[in-house]
Amino acid sequence: MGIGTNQREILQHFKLEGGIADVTNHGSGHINHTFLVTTDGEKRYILQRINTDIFHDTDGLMENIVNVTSYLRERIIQAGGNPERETMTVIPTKDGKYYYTDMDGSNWRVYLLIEHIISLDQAQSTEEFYASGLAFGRFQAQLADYPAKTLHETIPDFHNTPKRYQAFEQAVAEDVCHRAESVAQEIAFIRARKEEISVLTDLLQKGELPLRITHNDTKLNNILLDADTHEAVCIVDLDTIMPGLCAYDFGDAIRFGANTATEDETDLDKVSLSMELYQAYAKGYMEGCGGRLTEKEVETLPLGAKTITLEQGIRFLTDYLQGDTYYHTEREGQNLDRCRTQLALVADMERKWEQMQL
Ligand code: ADP
Ligand code: GN1
Ligand code: MG
Repeated sequence: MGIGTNQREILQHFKLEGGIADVTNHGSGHINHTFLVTTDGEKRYILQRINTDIFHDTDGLMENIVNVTSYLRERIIQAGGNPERETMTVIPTKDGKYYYTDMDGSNWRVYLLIEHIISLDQAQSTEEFYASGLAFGRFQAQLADYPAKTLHETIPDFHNTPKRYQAFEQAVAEDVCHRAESVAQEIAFIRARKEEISVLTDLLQKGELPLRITHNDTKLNNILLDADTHEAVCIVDLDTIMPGLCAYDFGDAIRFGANTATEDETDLDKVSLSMELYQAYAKGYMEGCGGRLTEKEVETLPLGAKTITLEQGIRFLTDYLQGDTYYHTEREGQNLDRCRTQLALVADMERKWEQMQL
């Protein structure tokens, strides 16, 4: 989508300070369309077109975000922190709503831009990865008493790996783009692990693992780090806050941040699990959770890493088979490359399985 009068017109509907100076594409998220808005005043903003093909209930989605950030804001103030920096601030429209629907039916929202931060697609040091683990652990601890029943399920069965597997098998059977034959190896790799994918959901069903309020999309670029100290400042991308397992949040952070390669690396020799980063994150996460994790939860964190990495491989391959309709892509075959890095990482986790136990 080009940037121009459309975005400027949309911004007129929000309560912004200052006139719009510039609007540019921003970030490397795969789902929403994100813009950075510069004004002639002091504040800068994030404008996002919400991906309504994926999030069907914008009211419920925004209600979750407004309620959770309000809840966090109070706790940040109590702790003497800066709520405009440590949580997201939703900027309302001039008529007091939390998003604006344009003439095409697209839904837009605005956040205050958190300044002087970095958002990384790859970990640069164990210290900053430890800091992000600590922050995601604390985030979960902060939300431990949040009324879970008030949360809307923005994407049903988001980390239900057996359901993701079923959707994958259906995409293989339908093969709408005639791509299945060319990815026979990847399909076989996934099928060979079919038994393992339901272990966590079974434990949840049996009541052996507690349902928590989880972020569900804990990749490193969804946490903002201070540009100088590289300490964690704020967790963003709150679209998928829902009840879930700790193993999901731990696992998703590991599959993205403890990979020695980027998510779409084409040279699979570069893909591996950094045990140093893995251990650093695990230490930070468990400390951040503040002793709340049960023994079983700690025991299943490594399985969370493996399951979520496999699930992500399944999700990327499903999208590739279906014609790349879910994740934003910039080049042909990118979802397949992404799938391959995930599967290579699963294979490396299998090699390092003993070392991964916590
Ligand atoms: P997506 O769902 O597409 O991943 P995100 O909400 O994660 O969209 O936003 C994309 C990127 O924009 C984030 O990874 C982060 O780097 C940046 N970002 C989002 N919100 C803010 C904010 N309030 N302040 C600064 N940067 C932000
Ligand atoms: C998407 O929105 P973003 O880019 O932070 C996806 C995650 C995947 C991730 C893979 C709502 O995250 O579930 O793990 O891509 N978000 C949604 O990089 O599907
Ligand atoms: Mg994101």
